[in-house]
Order: sequence, then C-alpha cells, then structure tokens
Amino acid sequence: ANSNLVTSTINVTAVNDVPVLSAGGVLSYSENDPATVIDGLLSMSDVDDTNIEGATVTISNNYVNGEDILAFANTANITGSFNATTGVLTLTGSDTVANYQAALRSVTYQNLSSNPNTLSRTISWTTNDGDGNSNIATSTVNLGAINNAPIVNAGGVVNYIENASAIVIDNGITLSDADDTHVESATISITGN
Ligand SMILES: [Ca+2]
Ligand SMILES: [Ca+2]
Ligand SMILES: [Ca+2]
Ligand SMILES: [Ca+2]
Repeated sequence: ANSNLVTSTINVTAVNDVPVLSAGGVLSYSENDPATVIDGLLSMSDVDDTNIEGATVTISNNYVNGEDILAFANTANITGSFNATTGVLTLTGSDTVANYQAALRSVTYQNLSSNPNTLSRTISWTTNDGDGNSNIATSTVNLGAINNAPIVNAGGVVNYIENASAIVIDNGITLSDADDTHVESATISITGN
C-alpha cells in the first residue's frame, strides 16, 4: 500500500532579462545628403517584457556640435529629443518592443556643414525595459565631402578717361569658398569689345 501524501513547496522568483539589441550597419553619407536612416536592419528583443520604456541614440565618437543631427519623427507613444550639446537623441514613452525597434530603425543622421569633418561617426544604441538597460549596440556613419566652388561677386563700374594712368577696375570684388582656405589661381579677361 502507498503511504500518505506529503507536500513541499518551491517558490520561483523571476529576474528581469534586459533587452537585447543588435546593430552594426554602415551608412555612407555624402555632404548635402538629406536626413538619412542610419540602420534599417537594427533588431531588438526582450524575452520577458512586452513594452520598452525608453531608448538613447548617441554619436559616441567624433561628434561635431553644429554639424551632426540625429532626428526622429514622433509617434503616438514615442517622443524624441536631440541634445546638440551632447549628441544624444533620447526617446521616451512606453511602447511595444516591435514599435521601439521600428522607432530606432527610423532614426536619421544629417550633416549640415559645407565643410564637414569626415571622420567616421560611431552611433551607439541602448534601450530600457523599465528595469534595466540593454547592451549597447553600434552602427557607423562614414562621411564624404564634396567640393564647393569658389564664389566671386563683382559688378563695379569705372570711368576711364583717355590718357589717364592705370586704374583699379573693381575694388569691391568679393571672393568666398565654403570649404577651402586657399585659392590656387584666377583669370581676368576682357570678354566684350
Ligand atoms: Ca526574466
Ligand atoms: Ca526585460
Ligand atoms: Ca563642401
Ligand atoms: Ca572649395
């Protein structure tokens, strides 16, 4: 015959697993390009949360304040804020893992300079599930510069009287070049008459 039945108890405590991010995309960005998606293949998962509470996107290497812009179009639940001093785009608001993944995939880079620093930028991504931060995943933006031609403005009129000595033609000429400090040559031609 069987004995009486006795019982013991096991209490199970859950421990948060932080979100897992995977990135690694490389964007080739040329001067004057519009705002461009950085990493459309970034992926994120969280085994024990349905919602993510926030994320940060950081230009963590070679950030240039005034040139580099990270941007995000706000959604119903997620709001982006870019801090130009630190180069950090912060996303806040609770939304699903899938929606946060889509949000991060939509983040854009833009460079506003005509004479950009062409060192590669490292973009670092991290998210928070309300209990902890994910790993930091990184992507890369490579920059290419395009020459801006010099710009000359003239338009002066000088009246020359027969037999006068040589006179300056136009002392109001201006010359500029957005991305060069030296000019290599110039030509001056009498093109009419
Ligand atoms: Ca867990
Ligand atoms: Ca979690
Ligand atoms: Ca240029
Ligand atoms: Ca130039």
